[in-house]
Amino acid sequence: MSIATTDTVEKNLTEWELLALNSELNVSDGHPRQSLSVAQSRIIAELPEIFSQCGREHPADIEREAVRRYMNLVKQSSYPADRVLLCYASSVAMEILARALVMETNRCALLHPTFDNIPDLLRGNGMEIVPLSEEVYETGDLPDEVLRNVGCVFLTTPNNPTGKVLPELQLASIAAQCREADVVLALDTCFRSFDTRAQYDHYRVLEESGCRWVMIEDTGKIWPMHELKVGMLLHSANVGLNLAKIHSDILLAVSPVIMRMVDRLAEDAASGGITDLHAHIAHNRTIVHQELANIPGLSFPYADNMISVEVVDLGGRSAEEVWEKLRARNVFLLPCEAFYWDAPEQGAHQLRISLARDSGRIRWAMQSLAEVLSR
Ligand code: EGV
Repeated sequence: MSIATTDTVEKNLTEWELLALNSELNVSDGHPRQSLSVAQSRIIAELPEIFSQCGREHPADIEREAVRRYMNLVKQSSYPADRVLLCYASSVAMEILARALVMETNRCALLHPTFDNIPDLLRGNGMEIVPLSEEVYETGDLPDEVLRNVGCVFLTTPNNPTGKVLPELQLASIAAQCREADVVLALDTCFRSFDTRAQYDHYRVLEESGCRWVMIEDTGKIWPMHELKVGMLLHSANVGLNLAKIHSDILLAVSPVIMRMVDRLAEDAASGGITDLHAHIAHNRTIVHQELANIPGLSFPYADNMISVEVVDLGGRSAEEVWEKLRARNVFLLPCEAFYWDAPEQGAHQLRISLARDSGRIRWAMQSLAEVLSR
């Protein structure tokens, strides 16, 4: 088998992450892989009971309770409980959205940078995409030219990998512009549980604006559940897209076993677990900064980032070369070029570190990185 650097075809981020999946020191993908808390272990120990209980309950009741519990955790009290489409993953929600959108428009504005499966899913369904810089999260002002030329504006908040959050006033302003221009506003909030600044009531702002909106929520970044998770696709009553039909083409239901687990995990998170998780991520971020503190030329470009990944800028060094040297030591980070889907060179000197790991692994990985960079 050929190794990464001998491949001539550009890899997407998930292909980079796949290279790390079976290695001892995978700090590459953004999926949570830290040890379970005591309370989480107890919930897992109840799995046989949860499983048999599912056979005695209506799926709709389990789903409603789990969604309510998740929305309560991330403080979204105005979410429309009757317009929630459950998906195996948030990427499935994005695929459904993209397929529905192309029936009405073939142009979409998308945040830049962001995780590359979003542009790939949109393009893969025949959409043309135009980049929007994170500056709009400060100005709250979409360029007229964008509003005239696209049928959808797709934003990730907090953004992956920068952690940049779209504040309430700016969301209200952008939603008003979308309403005026009859543009669909789609938000991906998969990382919102890590950052309370992304937990003001988005659904109230969106509903009050009157715009056509779509929201994508996810439990897949929060708990180390070996990929048991649910993505959620919510929409305004006036969205005018075939979302429910396309959703029905793809699935009947997410497992009620997963939904009941989400219910129990979200309950535990809301009563203290999420505070512990925030502390764990903050601690791991500190380890990254400390272990790399004495390496000349390094910087952390996204100082405000609260989500479960951190980006380090390597100065003049090539991220892929450093990645290769780390790979030789079985340590896997994520090169950032592909996040910059419209200008890959902007990520050529950046590596992303996943913080959703046990602290010992983060320290070990960062010591290896420090050694590689000091040679
Ligand atoms: C991250 C990967 C795909 C995504 C990983 C991710 N999903 N490719 N459908 O979940 O930051 O590592 O978001």
